[in-house]
Amino acid sequence: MKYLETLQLKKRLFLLFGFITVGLVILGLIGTVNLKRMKTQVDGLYFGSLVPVTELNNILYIYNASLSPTVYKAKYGLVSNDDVKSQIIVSLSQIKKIWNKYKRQYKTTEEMPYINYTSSEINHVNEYFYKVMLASKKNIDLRKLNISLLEKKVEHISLVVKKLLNYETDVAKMNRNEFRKNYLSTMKTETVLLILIILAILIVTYNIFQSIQKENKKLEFMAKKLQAANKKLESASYTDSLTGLFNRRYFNYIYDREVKRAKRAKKYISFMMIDIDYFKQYNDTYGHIAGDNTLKQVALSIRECFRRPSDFVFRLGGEEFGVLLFGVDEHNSAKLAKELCAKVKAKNIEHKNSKVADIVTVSVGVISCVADESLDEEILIKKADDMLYKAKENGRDQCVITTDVNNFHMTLNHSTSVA
Ligand code: GH3
Ligand code: MG
Ligand code: MG
Repeated sequence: MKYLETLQLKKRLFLLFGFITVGLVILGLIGTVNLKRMKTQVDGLYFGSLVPVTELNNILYIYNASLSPTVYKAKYGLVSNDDVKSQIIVSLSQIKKIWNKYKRQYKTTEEMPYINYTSSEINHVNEYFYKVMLASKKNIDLRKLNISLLEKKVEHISLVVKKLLNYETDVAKMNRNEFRKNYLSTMKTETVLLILIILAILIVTYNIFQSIQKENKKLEFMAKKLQAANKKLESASYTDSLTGLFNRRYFNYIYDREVKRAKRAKKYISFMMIDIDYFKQYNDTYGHIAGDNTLKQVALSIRECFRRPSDFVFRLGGEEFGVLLFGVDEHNSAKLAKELCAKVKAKNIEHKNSKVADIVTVSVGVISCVADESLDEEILIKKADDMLYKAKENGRDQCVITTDVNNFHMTLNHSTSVA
């Protein structure tokens, strides 16, 4: 992948992470702000509306269940002055405590006028009960008390407190509605934002995958090209460029591998060394380019002779060739070597300065044996070379074969001259 393209991919990835981060931060901020707002509303709903409802009801209860009956009983002399006094003190201090608690709780500015009004009305009504209490303190006869005044006062305070109660209930309803509205709009905003973020992520991700796919295709194409180049290079590494035969390097590798294999399988193995006769003179007479062409022709003849998949034909160097045969006995090897000599001659390549013929000829040295564990792997090369030397010595244009894999020379009757 090119550097710039890698950079672009990185940029897109950063963009994706950027989108996600910014999106989450925005969502978090909106969520926090909205939650704070909702908490204030819930506070308003609970402390401003629900708790006050109980407190105001408690105040009303004290007026109706404690203060009024005390005054009523006092009118009819059912309780002593001391009891009246203590009961009124207890009730009033309870009302004061509850009212102060109520006032301390969360209040909106809109609520304050109602609260102040109710507060003054409570104080006003309480003054009446103070008066009754003071009278009881001074041991004044409480049977003279005006009950209808008490009833009026209690009725009035009930009305005022109920009004406040209604107001608080209305505020609670309003708060609840607003809370629901806020909750729904928050949910809507969060959902829209979430969808937008997911869409943005999808688009960027799609983009990234597209470019990855593009890069992948490019890589695949490059890999195929590389594979083809590798194949070419590989074949070049074991092929001789002039003749197209396997080269010396490949011979070393194949020789080692195949001889070992033949030894394990106890198979027939034949190795031939082929050398063009008086090739130096050929070059001197016809030049190097003609010499190269002749090398190609001889290589072709060798190839034509040895076509089996198990046959290996090498150019060992200069104008020297090697052939490895497997599963071919000495008779057939000698036959093939003779055929090769004949085939080269059949090409009829002029060589007027050859001392053996007026055409190009070759000499062949062959070793043929059954391979077994005792076979010295180097002996085949040495023996084939010896036989080639012999063929040259015997006058060239012939093949000499041996089956002797021992170190001393013993040429078989197979040593053959091909006329
Ligand atoms: P002999 O019959 O004893 O083999 O005689 P010869 O002249 O062929 O002797 P030798 O095998 O030593 O000769 C090798 C010559 O082969 C030397 C060189 O001129 C020639 N030769 C080696 N490699 C090449 C090549 O790649 N191209 C050409 N044109 N000639 C080569
Ligand atoms: Mg030579
Ligand atoms: Mg030669």
